[in-house]
Amino acid sequence: MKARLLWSLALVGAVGWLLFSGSPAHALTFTLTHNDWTYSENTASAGMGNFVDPRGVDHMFQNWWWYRVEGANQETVVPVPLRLDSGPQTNSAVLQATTGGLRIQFTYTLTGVNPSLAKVLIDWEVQNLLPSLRTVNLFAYSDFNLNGSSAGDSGVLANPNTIRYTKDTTAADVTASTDGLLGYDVGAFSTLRDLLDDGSVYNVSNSGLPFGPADMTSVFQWRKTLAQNESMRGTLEKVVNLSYSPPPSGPVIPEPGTWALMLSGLAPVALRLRRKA
Ligand SMILES: [Ca+2]
Ligand SMILES: [Ca+2]
Repeated sequence: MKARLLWSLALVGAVGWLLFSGSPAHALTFTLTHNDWTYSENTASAGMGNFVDPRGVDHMFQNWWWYRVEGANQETVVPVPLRLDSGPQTNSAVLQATTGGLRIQFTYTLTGVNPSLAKVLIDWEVQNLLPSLRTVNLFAYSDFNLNGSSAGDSGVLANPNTIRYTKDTTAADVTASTDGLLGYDVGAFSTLRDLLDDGSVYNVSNSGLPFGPADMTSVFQWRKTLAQNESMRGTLEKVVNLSYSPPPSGPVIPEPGTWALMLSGLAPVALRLRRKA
């Protein structure tokens, strides 16, 4: 009983501390809602977050931003950002952090396109505040766990700048803007997270795809050399699609009749007829 009372007191104290220190400018969590979809991140806790569909199923574990200025011997977490806008229940949030002589800003916008499709577009900007040319790397670490489960995600490169997570008929596409993009890595949890977090220099090597099935994570990296007050800008887009059609497995073997048509040069006609049907 006594221990329990102590725990209760500790809890009350912790909640009180949170309330006391939780000024609007230091929001620990931001939540976006749109058309019954919800996206949230805890910016004080390594970008742990949720991307929840209208049925209440969460598909995301983490969205974590890191940076490294060339010359540093390791990557650094973009620290707890300030939330610049007001209104916790909108579909958009502007976050900003000043760190290491950089001003880093993110604008998140959630769009619930329909009950089975939603996207979060993150516009980012990194500005060099110091009076010297500096080469800046920005890393976007993603960990989707589709259909509420970390196991069993597979991955392909859908485009040179789009990593696709898939599980059954659910897919999550993570797309990076191409200006300054060095590439990506895909790996099983916690390999990539540890490469960012291990106290030595990490750069992507465009490796790890196709992936899985396993607990998949991914990283994109951008790099640009900036004069004082110069900015690099880009986007990271995350699209969750609940009615994804997996490509058929195995080679597609044409029927004998199709072979005959192809050989006779009538294939275009046959294809046209089939499309009409
Ligand atoms: Ca590292
Ligand atoms: Ca995962």
